[in-house]
Amino acid sequence: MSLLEGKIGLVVGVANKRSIAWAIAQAWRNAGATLAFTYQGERLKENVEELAGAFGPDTLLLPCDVTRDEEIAGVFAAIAAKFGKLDLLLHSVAFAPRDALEGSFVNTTRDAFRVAHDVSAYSLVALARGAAPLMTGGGSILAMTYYGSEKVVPHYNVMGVAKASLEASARYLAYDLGPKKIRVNCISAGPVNTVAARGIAGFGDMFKHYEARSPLRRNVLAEELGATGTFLASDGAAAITGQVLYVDCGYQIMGM
Ligand code: 0WE
Repeated sequence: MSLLEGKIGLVVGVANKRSIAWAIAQAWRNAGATLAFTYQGERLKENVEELAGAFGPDTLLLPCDVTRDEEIAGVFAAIAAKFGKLDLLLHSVAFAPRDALEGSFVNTTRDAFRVAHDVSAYSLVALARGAAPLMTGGGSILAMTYYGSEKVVPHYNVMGVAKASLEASARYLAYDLGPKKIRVNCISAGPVNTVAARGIAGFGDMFKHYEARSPLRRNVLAEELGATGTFLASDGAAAITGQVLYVDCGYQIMGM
């Protein structure tokens, strides 16, 4: 099956082999896409190099700190030069200072609020603006989000507020870019045991909670996020834009 044959995709947010971005990148690759990856800083360069290296010589690897406009510009200049177009963009980036995820939301500092929104939400707007001129045949933009954007998940705090901003940004981008046949959607994933999540206090309990309470009585697998990512990137989703798709074993429908 080659749902994405001939498509060029940009993947932002691979840190290691457990990253959700890596699961979606593998699914896109297996569906026939050619990919470019960004890495955040020299610390993660080797990881991404090693992972993306398996994808062969047509794979592009570019530095990108999403808080730096000049690095974002550099990414799209390199994609324009190598491929001349772009079809797919994955945004799988989030950060809030650790303190902000441990204490009470009411104590969120101005700086933690700013950083969380800059890295986790504004970056989608900046990346979409850079991508759009290259998406000459239409495109699919995907962003990862989480239920803490709409209901209170204790300790998710300012990340929940930033994810609400990300989801609203996806809707406004969907409106702006719709006339160019560029779709913008979010995947709201249930908890996944990534390196970013593992350090969070109580993550193990949350995993067990989803297992006990979700209709499917289990947690989502990274491969399942890959499959949904491939669907949303494909022509099967040609009429879907501005949406948040819950890939959470049904957890979001529950009232109690
Ligand atoms: O979006 C996320 C987490 C993203 C994240 C993770 C970290 C850990 C290290 C953002 N910033 C940081 N900053 C760090 O210093 N998730 C959906 C996973 C997650 O994080 C939680 C969760 C869930 C679920 C934090 C508290 C409560 C639930």
